[in-house]
Amino acid sequence: MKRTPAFHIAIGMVVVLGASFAGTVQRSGKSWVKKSPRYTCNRTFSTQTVSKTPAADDADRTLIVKYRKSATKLSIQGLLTRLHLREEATYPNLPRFSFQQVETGDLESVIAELKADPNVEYVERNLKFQKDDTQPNDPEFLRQWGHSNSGQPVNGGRTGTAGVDIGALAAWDTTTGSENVVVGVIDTGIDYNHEDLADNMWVNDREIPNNGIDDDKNGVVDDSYGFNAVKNSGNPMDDQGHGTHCAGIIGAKGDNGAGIAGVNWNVRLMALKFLDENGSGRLNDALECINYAVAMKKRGVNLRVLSNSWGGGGYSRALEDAIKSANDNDMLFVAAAGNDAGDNDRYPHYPSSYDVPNVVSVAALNANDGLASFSCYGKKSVHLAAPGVDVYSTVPTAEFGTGYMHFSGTSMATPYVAGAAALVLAKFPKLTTKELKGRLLDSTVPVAELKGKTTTGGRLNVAQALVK
Ligand SMILES: [Ca+2]
Ligand SMILES: [Ca+2]
Ligand SMILES: [Ca+2]
Repeated sequence: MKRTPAFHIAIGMVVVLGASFAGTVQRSGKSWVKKSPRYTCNRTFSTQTVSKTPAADDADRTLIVKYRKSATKLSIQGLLTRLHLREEATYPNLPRFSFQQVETGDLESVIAELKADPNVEYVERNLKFQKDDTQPNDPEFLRQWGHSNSGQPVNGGRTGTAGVDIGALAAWDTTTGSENVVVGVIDTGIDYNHEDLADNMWVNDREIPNNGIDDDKNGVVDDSYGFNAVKNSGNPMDDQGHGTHCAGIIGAKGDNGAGIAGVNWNVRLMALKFLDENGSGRLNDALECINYAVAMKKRGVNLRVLSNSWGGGGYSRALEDAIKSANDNDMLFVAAAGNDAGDNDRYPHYPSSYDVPNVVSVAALNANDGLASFSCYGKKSVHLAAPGVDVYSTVPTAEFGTGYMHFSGTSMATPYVAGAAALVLAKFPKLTTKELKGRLLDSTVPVAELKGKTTTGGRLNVAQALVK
């Protein structure tokens, strides 16, 4: 019997958290044990459609009028009176423009009369412009309050608070990601056949798939999409669901007319499976995943971010050293703060509490800027918060009978930060890991409830992280 500590995925379904999760955690000294959390599938989704703001506003009764040079003040005044126009503004530096309110009468008739008047050079309706946001066409995008929160209902329930999001729309004006950036998802695997993930999977181009041969001679046969440490195989298919959900947050294909949009519309996701079908895993397998990641990085794969939505098991010097190796190889190690609402400064939660420069510890925020009821925190040891309540993302379709579900947990907040890191790297590929972490932490938006609960006291804002 192996005596390595067991790790568990840091997820909790929002409804069952209070009841089952809080009671399953015991801390004793340095190490503590919690039961593997159970999923409760909440399939009561609300159906929502995206309504677009009309480009022309028929209710607008204002006009821009340009007068001819020959028009006199007196003749203009006569025209205004005759057509019941009220001059709202002129533009001193733009000669002979006037902004008019049409007070009575049929708007089209007034426009026709203005056009026919010898004082008028031309007349235009007051056009309506919109912020040039890059909104994707993914049909379920409106469910992704963490990306863009306009105060829409969350998971069919209470409304969110407008602006409580990571600023994805503004970020996407700068970049929607890059296929040159690779993110490793250390988890239960990824459904690499998923309609919204397949295009963004990392592919080992030195391995011929399914020929039973270790073509790239890295010790793993047919490792096309990553590595499965549980079965020591090259097939990291997700048999649990958690890893696929995290992967979708980082990089579900955006603007493809299907499902959702990841923080990155384009990215490459490497599946590093060490959690089994129950969501539990062993230290030796976690080490194997990090070892595989470091090997790929050394080989030239641009693997810059590792997303770690798991925890427990207590302190391990070996795991700390492995994370240091990831740091030495320029990989950010984003980790979930944990779901037992504890103070990580007092009771460290590993791996998020390892004091290694590349570690970013992530708390979970709800759609109203509140620290999630289950989220761990730590003034000195948790860095920032990200959306982690009722997060809609991908799940293995064959297993769940649907391709998308809402999950809650610091598990969901973590890939938000990992995804943001990848998006920043798409724009600034030469950033060091230290600079990347600094950029993510320095750009957070202050949140009252996070003050004293995280080092930054802030919410992830990827738009700000991309500035300059
Ligand atoms: Ca191989
Ligand atoms: Ca092969
Ligand atoms: Ca999509």
